[in-house]
Amino acid sequence: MQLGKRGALIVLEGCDRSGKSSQSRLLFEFLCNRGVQAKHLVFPNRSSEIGGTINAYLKNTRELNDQVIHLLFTANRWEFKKEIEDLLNAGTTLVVDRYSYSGVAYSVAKGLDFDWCMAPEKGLIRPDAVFYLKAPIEQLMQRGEFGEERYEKKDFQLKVASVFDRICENQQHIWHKIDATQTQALVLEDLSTKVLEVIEQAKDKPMKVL
Ligand code: Z5A
Ligand code: MG
Repeated sequence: MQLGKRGALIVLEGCDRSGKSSQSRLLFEFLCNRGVQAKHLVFPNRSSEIGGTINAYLKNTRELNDQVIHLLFTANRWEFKKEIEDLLNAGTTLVVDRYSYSGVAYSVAKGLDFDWCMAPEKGLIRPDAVFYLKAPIEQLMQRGEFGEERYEKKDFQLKVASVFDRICENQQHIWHKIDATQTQALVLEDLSTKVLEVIEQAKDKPMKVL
């Protein structure tokens, strides 16, 4: 990484159990091994006070209406906006497990309006690339621990997938579909090849906001 060049904001999105957490960790390790200055972030970040409320909601120990939880997920991203901006400016590439698009997809799947959901995300740093890990829901349901949290039901996941599909279609300049039915090693191979290109291109591009 040359001095004065910014890092890239890389986001992994997809339905539950599509492999985002595993792949974002593997990608982070891959980048570190290549000598790329990198950091791994996860949303929701359950460590803050807002994150604690989100955690209670997801574990079904706290009830909140759909609009309130939507805005809390967004507020949780705003809590970390400055840190994200500063890290990128310092040349650190960020590998982020879920971002604004999860916020929109889960709330739209509940019936909230797309534009209403997107509005509070405006002003957050725009990713340089979003990797959409995609696999049939039936296949994802066979994977470990499916069904333990609030949203892990088949019909709901199908709705979430259709919102991700719609965003992917409209944002082809930054969204990349990845075949998440492959082995973890092959998924990582796909991701890492593209991510190295994105990091190189982002160095000279101005940072943008959503
Ligand atoms: N949510 C929201 O509503 N609004 C928002 O703004 C945000 C989130 C940010 C918690 O998220 C919930 O919050 C989530 C959306 C909502 N919905 N739910 N429920 P979370 O990210 O904390 O959820 P999680 O607990 O990390 O699970 P996940 O994201 O659903 O899973 P994943 O990260 O995509 O998958 P994984 O943990 O890497 O892998 C799952 C299992 O599959 C595991 O046993 C792996 O070993 C296995 N796996 C992974 N890859 C493969 C391959 N390639 N082949 C076979 N098996 C694999
Ligand atoms: Mg995860």
